[in-house]
Amino acid sequence: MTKRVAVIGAGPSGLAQLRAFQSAAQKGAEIPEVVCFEKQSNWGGLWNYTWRTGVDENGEPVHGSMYRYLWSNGPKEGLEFADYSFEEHFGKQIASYPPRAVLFDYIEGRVIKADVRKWIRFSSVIRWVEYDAEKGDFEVTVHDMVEDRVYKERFDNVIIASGHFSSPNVPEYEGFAQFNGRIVHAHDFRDAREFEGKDVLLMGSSYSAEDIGSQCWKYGANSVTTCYRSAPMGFKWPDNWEEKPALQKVEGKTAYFADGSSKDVDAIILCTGYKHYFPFLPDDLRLKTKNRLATADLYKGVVYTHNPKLFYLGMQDQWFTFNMFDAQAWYVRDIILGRIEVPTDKAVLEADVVERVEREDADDDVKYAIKYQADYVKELVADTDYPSFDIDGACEAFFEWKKHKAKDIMDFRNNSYRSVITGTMAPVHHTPWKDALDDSMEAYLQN
Ligand code: FAD
Ligand code: NA0
Repeated sequence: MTKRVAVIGAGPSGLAQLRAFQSAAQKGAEIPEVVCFEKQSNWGGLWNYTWRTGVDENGEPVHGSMYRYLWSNGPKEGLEFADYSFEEHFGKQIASYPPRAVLFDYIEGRVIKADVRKWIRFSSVIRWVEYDAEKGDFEVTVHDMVEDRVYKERFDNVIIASGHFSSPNVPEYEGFAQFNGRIVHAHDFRDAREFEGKDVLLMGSSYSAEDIGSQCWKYGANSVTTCYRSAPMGFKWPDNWEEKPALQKVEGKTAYFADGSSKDVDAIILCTGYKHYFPFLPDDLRLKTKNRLATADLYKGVVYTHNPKLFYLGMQDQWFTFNMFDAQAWYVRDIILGRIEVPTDKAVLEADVVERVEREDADDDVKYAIKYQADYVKELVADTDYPSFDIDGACEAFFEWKKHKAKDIMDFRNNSYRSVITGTMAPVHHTPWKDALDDSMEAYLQN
C-alpha cells in the first residue's frame, strides 16, 4: 500500500511541503499520497487576508493576523524562493518591500505552476490527531465544513504546518475592564484608518508594535505611544511618537507607566505576541515551545523527538521565512522518502536539540541570531536537492535592513537590495512608503 502523508495547513510552510514532494515526483521519484488539510477556503496562510476577526464563517477561530496596508517588514531578498525567483514570477525585478497582496501572488504563483492545489482539502479543520502505537500510524479527525461532516483517516506521517502567529497572547492589566476606549490585540487589528485622529497606545516592543504603530502614524493617528516590558525599540521616532517603559495600570482613559508618567489614550493595541497553540494535538504529540530560534523537542528543527514520524514546519522565530520553510520541507520530504536517516536513539535526537539551544543562548547579538538561522538553513539545504543559494548574501540584506531601520524607521522601506537568486538589483520603489497609501498589487508594480 502507498504511504500516506498528512500536511496540516496550506500556508507558506505547508505549500513548501507540497512543492517539495511535487519537485521529487517531477524528477521521477515515487512519492507518497500527500493530503493537505486547510481550514480556510483558500491557501496562503497568514498571507490570505481576511477582514474577519473573532470567528470565521464556520464559527472557527479566525487564523489571520494580517492587516490592510501591510508591507513586508524585511527585504524580499531575504525570503526569495531559490527555485522560483521574483523575476520569474513577475517578469521583472520588483522593489524590495512588497505589500501583502504582492507576496501572496508570489507564493501562489509557485504552487499554481507546480499544480498541487488538487492535493489540498479546503475548509477542512483538523480536530484531532492520535498516534496508534500498535499500527505505527496516525488517525486524523477532520471536519469538512462544506459538507458539515466529521470523518477519520489514517496516515503514516503527519506534518504540522499550522503556523504560530495566530493565537494571541493577551495579558490583562489593572483597569482594562473599565477602560473607556477600545482594547484590541494585534491579531484583531485590521485597518489603521480606524485610529485616525486618535491617541493610540501600543504595548510591546517587537515587530507588531513597531509596524502597527507605524501604520497608525502613517494613516493619521493624532499620537502614538509604545510601551515596553523589557527594552525599548529605540528608533528615532517622529515627533508625535513617544516610547515609554512598562504600563502599570489604566484609569478611565489614562495610562500610567513605570517611570511615573501618564498619558490619556483612546485605544490600546496589545502587540504582545502569540502562542504556539495546537488544540488538535494530545499531550504526547503536542509541541510546547517558546518563540525562539532553537525550538524545544525538534531534532534538526523539524522532527518531533518524542515521535519521529511527526514533523513540524516553521515553528521557529523567524528571520528567514519562505526559504527556511523550503529547506525544512525538502528535508522532511527526504526523511519520508528514506533518503535521509533519522537516528533511532532518542538521546541523539535530544542532544541535537540541546546543542541548538546552547548555541542560540551563547550570544544575544542580532547579527549572531541572523547568522545562526542562516547556518541552520545552510545545514538543511546541504542535505537535499533544494537549489543552493547565497545564504550569506541574504544575511547581508538583513544586516543592511537593520542599518536602514536604525537610520530612519519611517524610510527604511525605500531602500533596495540585490537578489541572491538572480543577481539583479531591485529598483527603488516609485513612491516613498509613508506617502504610498494604496497597497494594491497594481499600484506597487507600477515601477
Ligand atoms: P501560517 O501562514 O500561519 O499558515 C498556517 C495555515 O494552517 C493557515 O492557512 C491556517 O488556516 C492553517 N491551519 C491552522 N490550524 C489548522 C487546523 N486545525 N486545520 C487545518 N488547517 C489549519 N514573514 C515574512 O517573511 N515577512 C513579513 O513581512 C511577515 N509579516 C508578518 C506579519 C504578521 C502580522 C504576522 C503575524 C507574521 C508575519 N510574517 C512575515 C511571518 C509569517 O509567520 C510567515 O510569513 C508565514 O506566514 C508562516 O507560514 P506558515 O505556513 O508556517 O504559517
Ligand atoms: P510580534 O511583535 O507580534 O511579532 C510576531 C512582544 O510582546 C514583546 O515585545 C514582549 O515583550 C511583549 N509582551 C509579551 N507579553 C507581554 C506582557 N504580558 N506585557 C507586556 N508586554 C508583553 O510578537 P513578538 O513575540 O515578536 O513580540 C511580543 C511575528 O509577526 C514576527 O515574526 C514578525 O516578523 C511578524 N510581524 C511582521 C510584520 C510585518 O511584516 C508586522 C507585525 C508582525 P518582552 O518583554 O518579552 O520583550 C510588517
